[in-house]
Amino acid sequence: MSEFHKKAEECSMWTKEAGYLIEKARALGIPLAWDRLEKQSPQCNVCEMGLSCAKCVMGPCRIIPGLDRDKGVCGAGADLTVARNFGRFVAGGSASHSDHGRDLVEVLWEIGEGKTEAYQIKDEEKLRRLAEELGTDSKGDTKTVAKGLAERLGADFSSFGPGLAFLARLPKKRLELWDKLGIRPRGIDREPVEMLHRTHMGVDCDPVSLCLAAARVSLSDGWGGSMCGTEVSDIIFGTPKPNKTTVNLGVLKKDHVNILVHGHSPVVSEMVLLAAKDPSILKAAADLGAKGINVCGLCCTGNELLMRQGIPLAGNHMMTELTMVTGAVDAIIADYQCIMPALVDVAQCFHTKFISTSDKGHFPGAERFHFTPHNAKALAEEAVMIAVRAFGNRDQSKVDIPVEPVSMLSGFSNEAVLGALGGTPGPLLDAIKAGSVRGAVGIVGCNNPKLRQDECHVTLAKELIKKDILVLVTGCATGAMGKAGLLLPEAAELAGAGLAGVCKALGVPPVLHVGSCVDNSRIIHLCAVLANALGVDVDQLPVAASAPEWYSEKAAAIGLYAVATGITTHLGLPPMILGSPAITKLALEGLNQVLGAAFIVERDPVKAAQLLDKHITSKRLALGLSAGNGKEAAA
Ligand code: MSK
Repeated sequence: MSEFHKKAEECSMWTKEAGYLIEKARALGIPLAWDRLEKQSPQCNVCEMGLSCAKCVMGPCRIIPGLDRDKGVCGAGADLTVARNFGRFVAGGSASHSDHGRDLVEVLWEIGEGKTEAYQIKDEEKLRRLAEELGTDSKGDTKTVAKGLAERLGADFSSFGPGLAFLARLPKKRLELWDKLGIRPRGIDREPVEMLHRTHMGVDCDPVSLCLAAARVSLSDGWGGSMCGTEVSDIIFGTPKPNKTTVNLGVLKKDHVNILVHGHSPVVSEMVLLAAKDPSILKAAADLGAKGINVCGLCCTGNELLMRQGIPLAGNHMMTELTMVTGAVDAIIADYQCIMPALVDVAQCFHTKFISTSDKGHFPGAERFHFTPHNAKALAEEAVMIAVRAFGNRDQSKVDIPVEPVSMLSGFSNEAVLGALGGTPGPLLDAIKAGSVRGAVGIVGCNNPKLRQDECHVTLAKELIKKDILVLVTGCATGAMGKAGLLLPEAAELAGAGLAGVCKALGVPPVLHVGSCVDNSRIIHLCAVLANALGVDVDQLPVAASAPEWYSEKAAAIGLYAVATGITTHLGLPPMILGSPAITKLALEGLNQVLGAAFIVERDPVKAAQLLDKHITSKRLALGLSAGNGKEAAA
């Protein structure tokens, strides 16, 4: 065993292979996120509490009540400052998801208009089903149906549309509650824009009003922009079905051209995948000695391709820099969101080409392409050729792939899950009623260098499945679960007897991969389907959500739309609201009275599992069900 390996085994903040590559990067003098975090530490406590304000040039202000600085120059105190900051944080996340969703709707419209040949409709049945659901022409020719649906969804982005189309999926009681609270989202673009307005100095000065407005912003994401992203991606690129694939750095191949697609949108990456199969490009690769072209994923672009095409996942958020340290990555082709600018610097330390593809995502130092539905095919071929030429410059003696790939199952769209159960939620509800599946938790989101890499995800999932709680996973949690072997049917051995029995009967894992960040919309949609079938509101279901290692604005938006939908949500780290005891109390307790769900903040994943279990037990008992999992005596 090398010195690197020994050190990696000793370290506790990251996985074994990450530790190995971190040491290698340090030896090469390449700084990574953990090094930059160390240099930034200690981080500003006032900012961490949400008490700093840089929204105008009378400031910046720091609100420090104990030091006689209890108001900013404008007069905003701690509660208002925290609420303004949180509102903008959520607006940033919602806008990101929703703008991604818009990109898909625009591609659908281009298909309908006959303006693109690169993109086609892969799931015509879903196109027509959705058109029928939303009341647009579902019987005409494919292009007419596509255009009609795109225009209906496009209207949801405006202020003057008929109202968000997907809200009709919710139980009536939930919509009535939102109307009572004034948080029914009106337009996907309108809500984040209004939040920027409200939080300008001298507009909304009521912290509670701002928090409710933040909830409305998040709902425009979950039931609007994200849901558009998921549903339209399925129509264009195919609705996921269970597929077997692999995960971990070991998916990189020493004798292949390795291309990593990174970011969130399938619009570019699906074209890259096609280009990588082009015979003339494959020949160019072979001429340089490559055995083939290996396209793998990072983060949520990776999740999109993993779900629909079974493309292997090289890593999640905190593995992105490290992939290049293997020396085996010939190109990273990136679209937008969660792409550290540092990746360009790391790429320059190797032969790796970094290619940006979105007009919204500029990365100085990168090769810059501007993909549109009109030039996508040609640009994808050009980008793949850049990777092929980079392979020609690769120094194979420096290639160092420290692990083997791990098998996993992916592709559990709602259609696939319900399809496997005979097309209705009945069998799942029966299993919940019988207590073999006591409930479900969606574990979502990112990694954060402040936490032990992947550990919170994996420990939480293991604890939950032990308690017969089904886990659904999205985003960067997927890489963690996959590497730990939890996305294989064999992981049923780790589950409680009830859940294990169900998984074995169906041949599925106790942790189901349901997609990328925007695909959390699949989870809230499934909850609505279950609630409607039971004739209850979502907050009565024995379900919860968790973001144990979250970092991004988008994760805050996801957490808030889950809570506003009625799903209690655990966070491994608190949002930057602790500077306001009143808002903290509202988030952790008060929301229960208003929305029937609230946040739980707990860093320790074992304790978090206990809290989520307690929550699920209480929901089961309130529905008149047994506590399950041998808890009857305690209940
Ligand atoms: S990529 S938002 S680190 S899940 Fe969706 Fe991963 Fe979180 Fe980005």
